[in-house]
Amino acid sequence: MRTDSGNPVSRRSFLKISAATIAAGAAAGSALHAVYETPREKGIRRVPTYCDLCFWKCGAIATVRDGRLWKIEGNPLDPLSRGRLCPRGTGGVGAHFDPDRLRTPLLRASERGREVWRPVSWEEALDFLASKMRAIQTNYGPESMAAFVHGIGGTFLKHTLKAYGAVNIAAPSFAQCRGPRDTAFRLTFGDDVGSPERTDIENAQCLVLIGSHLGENMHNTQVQEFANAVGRGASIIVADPRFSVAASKAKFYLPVKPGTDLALLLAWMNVIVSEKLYDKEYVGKYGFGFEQFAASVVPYTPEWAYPETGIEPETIRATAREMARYRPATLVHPGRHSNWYGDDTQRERAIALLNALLGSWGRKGGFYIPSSMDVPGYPYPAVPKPSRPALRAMSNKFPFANEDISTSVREATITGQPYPIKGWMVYATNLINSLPNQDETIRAIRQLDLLVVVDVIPSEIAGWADVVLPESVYLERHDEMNPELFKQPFIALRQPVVPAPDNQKPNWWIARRLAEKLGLGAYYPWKTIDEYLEHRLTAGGYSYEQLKKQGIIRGKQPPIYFDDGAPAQFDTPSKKIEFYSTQLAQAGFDPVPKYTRPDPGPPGYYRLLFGRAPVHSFSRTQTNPLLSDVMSENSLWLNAREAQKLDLKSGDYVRLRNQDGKLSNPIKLKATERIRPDCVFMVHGFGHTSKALRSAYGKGASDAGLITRYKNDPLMGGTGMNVNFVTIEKGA
Ligand SMILES: Nc1nc2c(c(=O)[nH]1)N[C@H]1C(S)=C(S)[C@@H](COP(=O)(O)OP(=O)(O)OC[C@H]3O[C@@H](n4cnc5c(=O)[nH]c(N)nc54)[C@H](O)[C@@H]3O)O[C@H]1N2
Ligand SMILES: Nc1nc2c(c(=O)[nH]1)N[C@H]1C(S)=C(S)[C@@H](COP(=O)(O)OP(=O)(O)OC[C@H]3O[C@@H](n4cnc5c(=O)[nH]c(N)nc54)[C@H](O)[C@@H]3O)O[C@H]1N2
Ligand code: SF4
Ligand SMILES: [Mo]
Repeated sequence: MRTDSGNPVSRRSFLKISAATIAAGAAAGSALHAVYETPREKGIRRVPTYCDLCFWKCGAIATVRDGRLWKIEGNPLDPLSRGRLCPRGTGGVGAHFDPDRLRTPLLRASERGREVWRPVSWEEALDFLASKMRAIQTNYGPESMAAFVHGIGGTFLKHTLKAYGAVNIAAPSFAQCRGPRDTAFRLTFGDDVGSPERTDIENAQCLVLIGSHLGENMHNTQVQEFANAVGRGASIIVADPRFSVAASKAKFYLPVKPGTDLALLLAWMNVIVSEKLYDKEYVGKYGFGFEQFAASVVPYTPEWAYPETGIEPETIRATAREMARYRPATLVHPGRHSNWYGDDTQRERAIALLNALLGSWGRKGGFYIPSSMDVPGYPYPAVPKPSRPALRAMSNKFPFANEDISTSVREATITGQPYPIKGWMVYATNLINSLPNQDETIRAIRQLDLLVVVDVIPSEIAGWADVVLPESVYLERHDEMNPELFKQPFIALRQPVVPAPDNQKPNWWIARRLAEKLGLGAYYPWKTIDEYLEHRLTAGGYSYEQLKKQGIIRGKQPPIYFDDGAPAQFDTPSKKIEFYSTQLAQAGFDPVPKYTRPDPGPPGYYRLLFGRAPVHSFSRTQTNPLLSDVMSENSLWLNAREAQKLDLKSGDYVRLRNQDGKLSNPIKLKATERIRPDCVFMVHGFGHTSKALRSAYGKGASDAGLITRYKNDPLMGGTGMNVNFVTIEKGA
């Protein structure tokens, strides 16, 4: 796998596949307004939009040839893609031509759990949905209708739900993804890392990746900048139990024992403090509670950390000195999917503090200060005041959660406490695969009066729904615009390239029509999405015509580093960088991170680790014909010596059984030196169990099916999922 272009298959072969698929695909005569018309090339239209194969939102230009979607490339005007998409983005054409797409609304025609459906009209589906929602409102109150919404496409549905009175709107991007990281950085610096991350990889001279597997994690801008950093000889330090793509580019590779990163981080800080290698001026000027912090890291010597982490003291010292050598242009990457072991906010606090010691926050080659363009919101009528608060606000269980916790909504659905949850609206999140413990999710679903799923394919969660609403894919619709918070501020537009092939509708249409059916039409003063977008842009002083034509409007970039005049403001109680957190102390937590040893698991078991592959996103792309052509199943990484002990070789099919007896689908073994002997690794998203996903059903194994246990982060309610263990059974 190459990381230079970020593309493991040549673009040429990609286009070849796409041409073949398109020939077999639905014909799409376009009546859409032509944008970006190139008059010299007859029959060719180029439409700028932004990608939705993941949440990075790269600016793209789609080309339509003779009315058919042909290819998608990066928009050179876009600061995120810089004119180049990742392989998934290029394969986005396949989302339009996916043969397994949902085509028309469906109503359940049997009990839940059996996939028997009746195709219905949109009017019938939405009438049914509205009547069920009205019943929940009458019988339990509107707060009993919860939602799970992932991505910008959910904006309008959230508006309808809030107008209806819903207050619990969760996304897996918090308690299953970046929640601990953002909580920790907010506690330390008073601000989130955000998405796209405010990491200045472009200018880093030393880059430390703690499990951030850039190159497999294909977040475009970061991967481009990482490839450049490698190219210009930046010093790369990677800690990962698995020799990842990023590790193969590293000067120092540290095969850390899983779950012990906090010990490594504390030992690094011990060296930097005891050898006085930190940025004294920066810490003196901006730091709060440094003395208490410094005293607390004294016991955490490299010699102490060695038996915990498996990393030799001299390597810990050498890497700590390497980081200090390049400060402040040393970036200790905070990662993104940070729900690992349940101590995650404290691990991320340690990452934040290490960066603070190096003086990298607000500095070139560290973390820049992002900005965005000011686009006023639409002047909607005020939504009703809820009579009951969100579940999160009703208990002090996770005091530092600042977003709704998906698993808390699930728990309340099962227990009925503190109040009943009777309906779920699920938009663009496959909860069966994204939440830990599938049995609990199914138990909660069985308690519901209503489950409505808006999806583009018959996903596992759609299989449990009472109403399935088929959305048009991103290339066929408008969405909310994106005034991005980034290094260079800009606004991006998503607009239709081709029409939806069947009876699919865009989210804004669904949200608006549902509001009308619920008697909430007054919350939609605009008649068309164009009117909405134009209203907001005009109010901000921008031209909708220009945005339609270019896909991107760029703004002026204010200073992004403290040294250039960006304001050094920290929105913490002390208004400084909190080495010692009084907020944490007051809430009864460690004000400076302390290490606790992870549970090693039962003897004879391997810890189950999981991650990304360059050509797939989560569990959403396995039916995409272009992407599944490149990778149609996942494999199980197992240390070669362990494989030999089990008399297994690469290519053999095995099944995994976890500590609770759950058995996986067969998965192909990859015996390799590139992983520690105490863990195994697989790519997330495979092993689909929905038969309607004809091209992906049963291919590879599902990590989600084996993640029966999780460990809650006591600060913010994240679900650490790297706490499951498996044994390996031979044969398919
Ligand atoms: N076991 C396990 N669980 C995980 C993770 C893991 O690695 N392993 N990763 C965690 C992380 S980091 C994250 S961010 C989350 C991701 O969690 P999710 O966002 O739930 O990811 P997916 O499983 O891809 O589910 C997305 C669903 O949206 C549908 N979809 C795709 N495009 C559209 C669209 O345009 N409109 C609509 N309406 N639907 C669409 C897809 O078909 C799919 O059913 O999962 C978390 N959970
Ligand atoms: N191609 C592709 N790219 C993606 C996505 C996608 O679906 N597909 N999803 C995007 C999203 S939303 C997210 S959140 C990110 C997730 O990607 P990242 O945030 O980069 O990584 P994680 O998923 O947290 O972790 C996976 C890596 O951590 C290592 N690891 C596991 N346990 C430990 C440990 O105890 N210590 C250390 N040091 N390392 C460990 C694994 O071996 C693996 O290399 O990827 C993003 N990019
Ligand atoms: S990183 Fe790739 S999949 Fe994600 S938005 Fe960018 S091009 Fe699309
Ligand atoms: Mo994520």
